[in-house]
Amino acid sequence: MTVESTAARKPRRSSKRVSAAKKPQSSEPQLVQLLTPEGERVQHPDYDIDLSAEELRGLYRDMVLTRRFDAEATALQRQGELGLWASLLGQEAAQIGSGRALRDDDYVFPTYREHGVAWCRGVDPTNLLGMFRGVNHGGWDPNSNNFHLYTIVIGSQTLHATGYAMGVAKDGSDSAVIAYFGDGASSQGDVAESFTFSAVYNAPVVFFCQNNQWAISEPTERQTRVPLYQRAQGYGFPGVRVDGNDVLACLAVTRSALERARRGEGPTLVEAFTYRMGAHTTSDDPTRYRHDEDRAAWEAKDPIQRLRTYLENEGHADAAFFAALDEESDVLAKRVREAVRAMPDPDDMAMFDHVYADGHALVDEERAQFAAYQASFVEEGK
Ligand SMILES: Cc1ncc(C[n+]2csc(CCOP(=O)(O)OP(=O)(O)O)c2C)c(N)n1
Ligand SMILES: [Mg+2]
Repeated sequence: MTVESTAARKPRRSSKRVSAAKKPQSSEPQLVQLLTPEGERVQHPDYDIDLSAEELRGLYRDMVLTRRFDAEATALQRQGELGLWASLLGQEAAQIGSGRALRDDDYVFPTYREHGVAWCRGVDPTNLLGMFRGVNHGGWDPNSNNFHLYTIVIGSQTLHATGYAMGVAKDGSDSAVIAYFGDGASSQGDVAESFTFSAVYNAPVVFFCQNNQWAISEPTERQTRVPLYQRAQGYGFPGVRVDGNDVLACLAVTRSALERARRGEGPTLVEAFTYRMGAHTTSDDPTRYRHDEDRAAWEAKDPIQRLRTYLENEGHADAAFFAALDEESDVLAKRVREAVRAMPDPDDMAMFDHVYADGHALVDEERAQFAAYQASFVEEGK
């Protein structure tokens, strides 16, 4: 059970019962890291990456524009233009790093928070907002960008990804598939089933878990007694924990997992260790269940700031670059605002379309009932 709307005022770290329980058996694992929170470039024996200054600036631009888009969407919800928004604040590196590791022909199965991955796939950000405004059920054609529709049913997309990956392998293609999910989703049966199936069928899929430490109000220690990436071992495939706030490490680790999938060596679990800096959604109030100091500690590990420090220290970007990006962010924000306000209201009856390809008696009955209900609002004399 979650406390999105019913929690007591006082924040709790986690219940006494949880903190008194045994700590995880294994010691805290090392994160794969290539860029420290201080913006220092470090080497890792298993993961290397060599990016040009232009590529580094590209990753920075992706993260900045994604954050700006996300902030604009949050503001639009507060202004009543969207019904709900699920912010990705803090998770930009995990999403841009993994998203930029993909090839165009790879296929992505996201949750509802993957705005940065959508950006990397070339989905117009304004299309992400229709569902949150309540004017459509999706907003983009999944096959145009190999980016599936957002999935709200927690963990279910890992099954879709596994089935799709098994199909890709049968077709003899060397594309790979990536499934995004959260720490909370890792407790779902669907995720366990997709781990089993993908392992025994050697499916070319990467399971990319953004461990943002929270599943609404439930902390990760309520999901697992071992670090999440270690779960993979029990299914017979590798798991790796990467610094989810380090865009370079996320890129390198995801690229390596995708290459492994392409070689026919099966799935990999990537646990991107990060933090949900905002609320679960705009309907949630995290001050009811978590402490400000945790957030402050993660703020010091900000994914955008560390890359900026690195770019500046190395002389890879100058003041003109940052100023131009600020301007580009403003243009994007304005375009998003205008596009949302211009979205037409849907036809009331459209929600009954496309439920079944060939129609269904029950849907027909519900359509007729709803039409009668709508008609009951017609004022007399009009
Ligand atoms: C099957 C299912 N159960 C419950 C929910 C309600 N729900 C929505 S988001 C969420 C928490 C998910 O947490 P996590 O997987 O960590 O992803 P995050 O939101 O942190 O990105 C829950 C329980 C749902 N959408 N689907
Ligand atoms: Mg989570």
